[in-house]
Amino acid sequence: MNYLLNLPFVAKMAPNDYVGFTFFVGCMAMMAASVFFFLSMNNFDKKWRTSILVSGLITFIAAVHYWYMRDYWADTGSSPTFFRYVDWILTVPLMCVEFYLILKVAGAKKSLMWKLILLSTVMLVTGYLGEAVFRDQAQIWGLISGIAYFVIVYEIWLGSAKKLAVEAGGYILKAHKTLCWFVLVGWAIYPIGYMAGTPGWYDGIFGELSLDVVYNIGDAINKIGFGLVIYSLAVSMTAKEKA
Ligand SMILES: *C/C=C(C)/C=C/C=C(C)/C=C/C1=C(C)CCCC1(C)C
Repeated sequence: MNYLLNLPFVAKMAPNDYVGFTFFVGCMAMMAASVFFFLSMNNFDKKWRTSILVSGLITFIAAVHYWYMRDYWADTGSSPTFFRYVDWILTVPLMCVEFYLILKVAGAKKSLMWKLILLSTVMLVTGYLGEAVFRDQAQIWGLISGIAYFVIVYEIWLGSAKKLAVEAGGYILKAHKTLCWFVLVGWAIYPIGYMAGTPGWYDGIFGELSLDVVYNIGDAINKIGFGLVIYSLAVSMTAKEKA
């Protein structure tokens, strides 16, 4: 009927289509978060605006990709792996930039930012190779990706980023700690999705889960959560400076 009337085709969504549902809700949540971050920028002093802008860019880039992924899933019923990784390769480095931006007050150098960006790129490129290109070697690519992930965790929890956060102290240290927890716990959701969606020794453990549902939950928690940590840091620092 749609075809005969030449109307745009809108796919139906089955009530038990959790993947489709989480793509849809994820898209809306990312859009709402972006509007929130962008509109709140003017409440803050110039030095916080870049951080809030980056928070908004992260959720905005995700919103656009979720729009496409939602469509792709509705049309094909398969995982939009390509769009997923394009989203991540843009947004995860921006999350690394957030670490750098809040530690800049304590003298963080650009090299810290580039180190984190490089590690996150290795983590994502190897993950993509395992998930999309060399699926029968998913375990080994996942392992390499996991090592890069652990180096990031080390760097922010115990390495030079940690030292800078301690030097800065106060609200900065608190925000840094919270972001560290996001990376340790929130980012650990992703390897679970990967194991659910690729073949390996872990088949019997995570095989029942849907890779896309797990990734979608991870994205909502991490992208919006990260942004809110930065937002509340800016609120606290602004209040402190006024007092
Ligand atoms: C907004 C998107 C975020 C925060 C994406 C984060 C993605 C990861 C931390 C992915 C990690 C992976 C591993 C540690 C091993 C298996 C392959 C990946 C890429 C899923």
